[in-house]
Amino acid sequence: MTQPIVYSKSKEDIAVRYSGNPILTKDDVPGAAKGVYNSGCIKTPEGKYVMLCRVETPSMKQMMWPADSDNGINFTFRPEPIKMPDTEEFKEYTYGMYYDPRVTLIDGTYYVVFACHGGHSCRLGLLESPDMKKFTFKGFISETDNRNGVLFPEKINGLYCRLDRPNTGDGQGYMWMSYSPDLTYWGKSKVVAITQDEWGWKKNGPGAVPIKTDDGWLVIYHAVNVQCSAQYVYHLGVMMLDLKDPSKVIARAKAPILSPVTDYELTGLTYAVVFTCGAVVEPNNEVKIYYGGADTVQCLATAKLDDLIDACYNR
Ligand code: BMA
Repeated sequence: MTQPIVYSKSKEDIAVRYSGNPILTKDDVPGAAKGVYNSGCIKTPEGKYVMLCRVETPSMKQMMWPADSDNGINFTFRPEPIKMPDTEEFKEYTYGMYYDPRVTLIDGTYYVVFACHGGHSCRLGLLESPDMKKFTFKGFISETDNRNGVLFPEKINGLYCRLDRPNTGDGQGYMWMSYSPDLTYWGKSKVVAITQDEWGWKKNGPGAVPIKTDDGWLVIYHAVNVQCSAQYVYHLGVMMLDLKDPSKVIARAKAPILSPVTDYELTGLTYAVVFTCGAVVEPNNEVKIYYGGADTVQCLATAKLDDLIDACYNR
């Protein structure tokens, strides 16, 4: 057993919770809801923020409902959620449960990868949008038992790249990488990040869309440890992937950057969860990290990009 790391106190709180958290609750939703959380968010080239909110209905169905903002903090819901296909195939694989959207802008087109939950477990679906107003369902892009799909914002070595989290039979699941020439057919799959000694023992998976830095692709991800009462606790962590071969982890923080400690992260529809589906890098290198608290409310934390990079290297 190696010695535990002694962390510097100055690095303890590099992700700072927004003082007005939560930024969205069920009361902000134009329809009846049990919660709004794990929402994807993107800042458009025009400087507008669009959040695709995961809204949970009273009957525990999930939908994606856009909300707009000029400052990335105060969001206003649009009148309607995104309309999904009314086909037998779509119903077969979703049961009205589609959630945890991640939005990526690639070559001028927005893509949303999201979890589709139905009687055949969970798989990934893809939406395409020219403007974050009109959304078209492009199909299912994984087999069963896969979730947390996140597209990189550019092709690497001529291929689209996706992080995701297939489950393993033993209830564990780790971050994987897959590649595609056309966003439909995926392959060359490879595991990226398994458990590590200090935390994230049970499972981990992608969170926000990877952020390109000089050092590599910065990934803000989630990882789960299990408390003695068999309670899952969801944390956020950071790691750095190689720019040219993003299946390679080049650095990884030994401690989470955010753990559930506030009331709104500890208590809700699920206990002790912080979970991200989107982050925005501002021109001053502040990173807005959007995250769900306790599977119930939508929250915001900010961090300096340099601090997140340093955290990857444990410095
Ligand atoms: C994960 C996902 C998230 C959820 C989390 C905690 O597996 O399904 O949507 O926030 O569990 O319940």
